[in-house]
Amino acid sequence: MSASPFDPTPQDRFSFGLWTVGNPGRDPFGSEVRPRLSPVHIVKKLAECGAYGVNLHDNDLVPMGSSARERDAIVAEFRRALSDHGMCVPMATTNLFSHPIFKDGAFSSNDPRVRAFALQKTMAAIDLGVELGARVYVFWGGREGVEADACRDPRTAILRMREALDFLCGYVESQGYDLVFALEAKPNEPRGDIYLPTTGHMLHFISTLKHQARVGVNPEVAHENMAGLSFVHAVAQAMEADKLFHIDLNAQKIGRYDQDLRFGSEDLKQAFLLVRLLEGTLGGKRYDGPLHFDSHAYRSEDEEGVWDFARGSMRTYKILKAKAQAFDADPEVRGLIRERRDAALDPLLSGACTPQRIAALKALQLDPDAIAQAGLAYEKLDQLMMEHLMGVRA
Ligand code: GCO
Ligand code: MN
Ligand code: MN
Repeated sequence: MSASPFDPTPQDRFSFGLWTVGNPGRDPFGSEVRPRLSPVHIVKKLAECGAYGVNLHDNDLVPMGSSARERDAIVAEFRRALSDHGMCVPMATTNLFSHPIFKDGAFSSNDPRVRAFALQKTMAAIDLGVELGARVYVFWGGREGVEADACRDPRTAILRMREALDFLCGYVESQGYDLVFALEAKPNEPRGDIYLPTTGHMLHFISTLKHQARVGVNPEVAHENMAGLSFVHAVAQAMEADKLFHIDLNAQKIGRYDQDLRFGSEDLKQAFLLVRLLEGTLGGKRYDGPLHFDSHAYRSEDEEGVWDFARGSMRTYKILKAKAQAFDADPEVRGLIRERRDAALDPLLSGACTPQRIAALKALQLDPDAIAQAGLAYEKLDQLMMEHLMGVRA
């Protein structure tokens, strides 16, 4: 039995990356503030905290340049830790940004040797992910961007990324892997501008791919916020298109660098609306994939602070879920958001564009001034939401 209903359990599907809880606190102005944690230790501690999964970049586990024997030994030890602690690897990805070869991108680079190396590295990382049981493979084009924009036609960059993804989908199919791809957008950082900067851009890009069904998105709270956009709307569009394959939860102040803060620690209202959407408490389909926290502890923390950060992220999600359920079950709220039904008008507003519909719509007598008179009580609705959030209404 959990001590608190908000304590995380494996059924909640919470996951963290080796690079998130393992983040030693280095930033552009200062070095590490915490010792590096081994992957095996991270697995044990995450299991103790109540997470169900751990995600990784190829080189978070297997350092670049390891021999085949070293790789196999590392992977075997890690798999033992996973099974000892009942943990899984829901998602894997490739580091296509740390090594200097990627200083001008990977799949979009002007140098065919770089593009070939990126494909080679990604195929090996896909093999590793599948070996560890991953079902989702994330692509974050960290350095697929520019400062000196004159270096290439941006259309060429998009074309090259399409060619890479078409090839890698083909690779997954040729190997018979049960794996989907999730594309993660970010507007800038570490590059001045990154191609395909938002989830919306990604969704359109996916519609141009050969193997569309295998490819969805991995939106991140911080990234959509950096672009000044509504994260909730980005996720909603992805869900509506059946393309939400994974999600990166964290928090971010608008107009800042990519802060990757603890989920819910900034803009609680958006965090609430996000959980409400993911959990489907308003109705509609729920998201049932992994709930991944792509964030890290403040630089002020020691290792204990890292686990406080991890537990806090998961607790906040569960508290917001309970709040969303209570909000959508509140009769006053339901009364305020009830859809107006109109037996005569509703059939005219959906379905095929028939001559009858065209004629009926053209013939309608509507009084815009009268319709516009009624207030919508959204002040009341928003305040009710705030009172649920502030805990004065259960
Ligand atoms: C970032 C990104 C990364 C990716 C990760 C998985 O801004 O650094 O969010 O953390 O999510 O590389 O692809
Ligand atoms: Mn990020
Ligand atoms: Mn991310």
